[in-house]
Amino acid sequence: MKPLLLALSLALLPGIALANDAIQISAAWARASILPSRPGAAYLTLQSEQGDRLLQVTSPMAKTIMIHQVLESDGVSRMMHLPALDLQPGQALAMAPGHLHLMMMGLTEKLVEGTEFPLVLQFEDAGDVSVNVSVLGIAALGPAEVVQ
Ligand SMILES: [Cu+2]
Repeated sequence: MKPLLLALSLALLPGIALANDAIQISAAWARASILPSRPGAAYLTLQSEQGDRLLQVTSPMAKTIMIHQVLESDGVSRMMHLPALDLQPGQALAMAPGHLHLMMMGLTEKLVEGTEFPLVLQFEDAGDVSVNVSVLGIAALGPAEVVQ
């Protein structure tokens, strides 16, 4: 199934909020992947006026999605798994390559540049919020690159 069809079929599922005023999500993007056997990475900017906590992220595109933070010590960078992500009230939290990201393990298909796929973010207060993620090029650093 094409990602667009997945997105449409997900939109028809009951119980999934497609818009949620409590959480603002912007700049949702992922890097294209060369092989489906390699994990993918997705990035978003999140903001909640009241403050909230991101508990879990799921997608039909991946078996498991983990919240990762990159930590650098002695010139070596490691990825640390975060069990949840706190949003401070009114403060935008921007994920970016080399920093905070969503690690997509066990991709069901390659992430192809120019396509979109859905993510469902589960928040402690706001509940489930769905967002479409744009797949950019393999070396993309962020959505600003495609805004001409
Ligand atoms: Cu990672």
